[in-house]
Amino acid sequence: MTIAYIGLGSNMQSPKQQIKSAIKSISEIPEIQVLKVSSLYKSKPVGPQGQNDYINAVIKIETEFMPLELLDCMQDIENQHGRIRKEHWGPRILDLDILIFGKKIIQDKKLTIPHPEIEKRPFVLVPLAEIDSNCSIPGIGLISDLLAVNNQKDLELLYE
Ligand code: A4P
Ligand code: MG
Repeated sequence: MTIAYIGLGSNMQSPKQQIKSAIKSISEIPEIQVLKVSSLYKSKPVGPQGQNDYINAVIKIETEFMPLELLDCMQDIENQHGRIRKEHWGPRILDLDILIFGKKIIQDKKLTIPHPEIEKRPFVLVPLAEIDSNCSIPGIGLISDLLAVNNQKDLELLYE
């Protein structure tokens, strides 16, 4: 069994509902146990502008899947939610990124772990710290050190 963290993001078609529904779908997978769920956070898009604000969250899971099996499983759930891949960093109904997978560092053409943008993104770091304030990101560092150098003023915590 491996502890892993998944980042969830949506900025289309009722993003809050998409995130909640994705967490429910993940919790129904027999090979995955959802251990912790962060609050939802709202932020401006990183990357192409002129798209809606994003809702993001992070969950902590335990899984018997290998990394590529987990990726396939996450992509199945994205597809079930009507995800169509178009523009890189463009608008999306549901994005499920594997942020951390145990202590593994993976650089495969289909999978980079830890997720390459993790250390620059408050919308990942803040919910990650909320559920695991001592989290250490393999090959990168402690969550507390990363938060100290990231500006979080544009991130809004949603109380619902
Ligand atoms: N892939 C490689 N590593 C991973 C990983 N650790 N987890 C590959 C998941 N997938 C991984 O991803 C393309 C390919 O990345 C996958 O087929 C998989 O083999 P994608 O989801 O189809 O689309 P993409 O847009 O090209 O890339 P990605 O990685 O989803 O984009 P990001 O980096 O997640 O950026 N602004 C705010 N405020 N909040 C957001 O959530 N998200 C994005 C998307 C841009 N701006 C945002 C947000
Ligand atoms: Mg993605």
